[in-house]
Amino acid sequence: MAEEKPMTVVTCTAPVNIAVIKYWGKRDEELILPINSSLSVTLHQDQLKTTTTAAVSRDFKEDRLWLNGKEDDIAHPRLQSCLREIRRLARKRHAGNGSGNGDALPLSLTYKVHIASENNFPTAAGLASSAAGYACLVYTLAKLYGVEGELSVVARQGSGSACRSIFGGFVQWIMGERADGKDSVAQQVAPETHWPELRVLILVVSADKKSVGSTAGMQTSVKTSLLLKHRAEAVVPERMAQMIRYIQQRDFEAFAELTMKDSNQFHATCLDTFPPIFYLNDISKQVIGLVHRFNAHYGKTKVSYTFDAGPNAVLFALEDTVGELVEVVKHSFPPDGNGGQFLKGLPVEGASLSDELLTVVVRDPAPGAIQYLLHTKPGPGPMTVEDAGGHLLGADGLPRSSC
Ligand code: 2P0
Repeated sequence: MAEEKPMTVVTCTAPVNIAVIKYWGKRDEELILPINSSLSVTLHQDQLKTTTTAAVSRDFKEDRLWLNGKEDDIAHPRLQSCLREIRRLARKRHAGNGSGNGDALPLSLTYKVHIASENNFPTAAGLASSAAGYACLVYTLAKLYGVEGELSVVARQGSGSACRSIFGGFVQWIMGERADGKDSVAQQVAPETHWPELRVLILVVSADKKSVGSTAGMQTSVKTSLLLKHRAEAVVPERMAQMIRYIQQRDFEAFAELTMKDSNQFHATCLDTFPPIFYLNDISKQVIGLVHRFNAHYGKTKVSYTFDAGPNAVLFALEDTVGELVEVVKHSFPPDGNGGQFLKGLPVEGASLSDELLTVVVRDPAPGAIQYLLHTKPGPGPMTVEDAGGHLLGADGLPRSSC
């Protein structure tokens, strides 16, 4: 019998995604099954990603988890769902190999697991970290245990939006109909290379106190909002078909307009929830005004906004508009002079603004209201890190960067 390696270790990365047709509301809390389909753009991992290392060893005494260098509770029910499901698929695969006739399980399945995960962006910035986090966890465990197949179904059970981060580019989450959730899967609509000119500008709004979490928020919305019910039944199905078509045709104006309308309807369902939920703040509303004035000035839709369960704005524009857009944002929300980089991510070509554009678009500047801008673009799905230097766990199975 071949000698068992002392430790098997795998490291992978996974992206954040931003929905342009929003998911809000579950029909099954346990399996995380949604009341409507949704569609998102996967953002590039050069700017936003989660990295996860998972290791198994006969020397490990218990399953353990570290998040951003600090030990965390591995007993979290959703994390346990993902771990249990991957181990179940690994056992099933082993049995299906024909090697299951009385053979012992592969040792890796009897060993305890150590998991370390970190983000390359501040969790406090309110950027969707649970989607990248659970997608990365599931993808990494699947590689570790040699599981293939429908990983979006497993990631979905960690966090709904995580199933869309299993793919790059443009991704739909088909709601499905079955009670067991087997048909509630994510699928790529187009790869990230499909629309090379598309750019994303994230406006990180300065610290705001934490509002209602998504899981609790959507529960109240499902119970109380008739608008949400109408949206799920009568609005989203047609919008999904339209959005897929606009992406396939790279029709920016149509894509951008529908993105804004769907964000607005999602926030309308939040206001229709009882008691109401407010995710947009005054700065978000100023950004909405700015985008509409910018588009009105040009007489066409050159920029769109979308907002999730928080005040940060995510803007879409084509490459040739970004320089001007950044200038307009800088004039509207002059950076605080307290150091730190205001524009992060992909480089932006400088643009000079006409006085007319400035006068029409910039209104009531709010200094310091935006912490920073992050310039990114659509990007690929989860990846394995081949370089052993990239592991977050050392040879002893403990985090490399000290806690
Ligand atoms: C989305 N959001 O489609 C929507 C738009 C926020 C607004 O998915 O309970 O963290 O883990 O399934 O996925 C946020 O909800 O909620 C979300 P759970 P999740 O991206």
